[in-house]
Amino acid sequence: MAATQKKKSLDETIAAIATPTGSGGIAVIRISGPKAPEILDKIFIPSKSESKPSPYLLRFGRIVSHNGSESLDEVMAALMPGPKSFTGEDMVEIYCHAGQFLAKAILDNILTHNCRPAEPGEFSLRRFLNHGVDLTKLEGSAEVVAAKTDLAYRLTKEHLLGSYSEHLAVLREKMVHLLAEVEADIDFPEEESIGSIGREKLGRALDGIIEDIERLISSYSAGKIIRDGYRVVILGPPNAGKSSLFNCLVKQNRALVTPIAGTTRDWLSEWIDINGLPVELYDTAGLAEGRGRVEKEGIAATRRLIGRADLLLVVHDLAARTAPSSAATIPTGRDIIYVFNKIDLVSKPDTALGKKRAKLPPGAAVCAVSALTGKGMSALTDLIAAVSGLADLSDTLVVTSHRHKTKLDRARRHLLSIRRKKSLPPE
Ligand SMILES: Nc1nc2c(ncn2[C@@H]2O[C@H](COP(=O)(O)OP(=O)(O)OP(=O)(O)O)[C@@H](O)[C@H]2O)c(=O)[nH]1
Ligand SMILES: [Mg+2]
Repeated sequence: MAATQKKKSLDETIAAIATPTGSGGIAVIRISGPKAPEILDKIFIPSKSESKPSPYLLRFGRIVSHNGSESLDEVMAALMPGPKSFTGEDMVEIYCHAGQFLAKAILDNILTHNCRPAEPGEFSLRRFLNHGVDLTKLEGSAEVVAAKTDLAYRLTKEHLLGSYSEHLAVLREKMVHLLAEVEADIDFPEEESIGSIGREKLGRALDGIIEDIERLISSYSAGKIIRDGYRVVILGPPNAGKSSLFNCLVKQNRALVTPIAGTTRDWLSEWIDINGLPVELYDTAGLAEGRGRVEKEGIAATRRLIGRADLLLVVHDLAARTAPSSAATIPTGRDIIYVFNKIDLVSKPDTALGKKRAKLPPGAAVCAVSALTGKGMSALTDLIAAVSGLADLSDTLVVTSHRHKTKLDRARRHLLSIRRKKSLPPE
């Protein structure tokens, strides 16, 4: 039943806009399936009679409406017959002007010709089914597209280029080899030349594989940061300079800054790149109790952000006499950097910082900056990168997909259950 459904859907011709929505230079519309060449014939009028679409060559011409009465746009079009196409089927690509309305109008026109809108990911699915491409490579191409920084690009590129699937193939090969040796031992117990892997050697080989899988699993926390970004939430008492710090880090006057306490009421966020780390930075109203309804809503919103944060930047005024909020008043279970701001106002910053540090939990990550002059900011960004753990990765293989992590967890569980069998020597 499932096979017939798959067959039926592969027989259908699909179309979609392949580029993001919005205005721009060029939008690309893709058509894939048996009717693609015929649809191109009906909607595309080449600019000269001799330049009828021929395989793998771009042609300039016009797109005409369903009944041929109206020209919709001047475009370039390419016909790519299967199997030498992205999906492995007959494909057409149309490069039109990227107006808000135009690409959609051309797509609607295409959809009147015995063709349906593609489901999300359906072009890639067809590629996978028709070409049998490596699924991790296909997923890797989506990750490379989504990469927000140079480091994220370099790490996800390894998936696209196949290093990750090659690594998994080697692991699999090792396991198949072990299995063959064990089976040979069972089938020919008295033949010394065949199999006879020995329990100790088997135990050691399994340990090596488990270790490798555990290393990949532990890279997932970094992989998640690469995929989803590192959420950094700025907290602290009113007027400490939270919004000033936010502006300094995002390098623009994005948040409102005034000497009036309670200026920020709602949160705002921006993406920034800290030494290759993709950071989603949030400015907030902090957690200082306000009496009004708006303040209470602001605090509730901050609490929700804290719940999803990877790191809290707790900002205090170094010049203020009040003691810094310690971990006791700040939600636990999150990494914290205490940022002492306004060092430009303090004559002996080291002494002042020492006094503040003494009131914090031992080993707390501390930094002194001036959001006004920019002093200490590069030490702060280095500290953020170090706390994230991403700084040390550079060329390691990183698991970025939850699907891969789940499969690796399962493989590890099975291998450990074999390892724990009484007949094998202890780990
Ligand atoms: N001298 C000096 N002033 C600063 C510094 N950072 C912020 N300020 C000033 O401190 C005041 C408060 O700054 P904000 O950035 O609005 O502080 P905030 O923590 O966002 O304040 P709320 O949103 O009201 O909680 C403003 O007048 C800033 O110009 C700094 O490093 N040095
Ligand atoms: Mg503010």
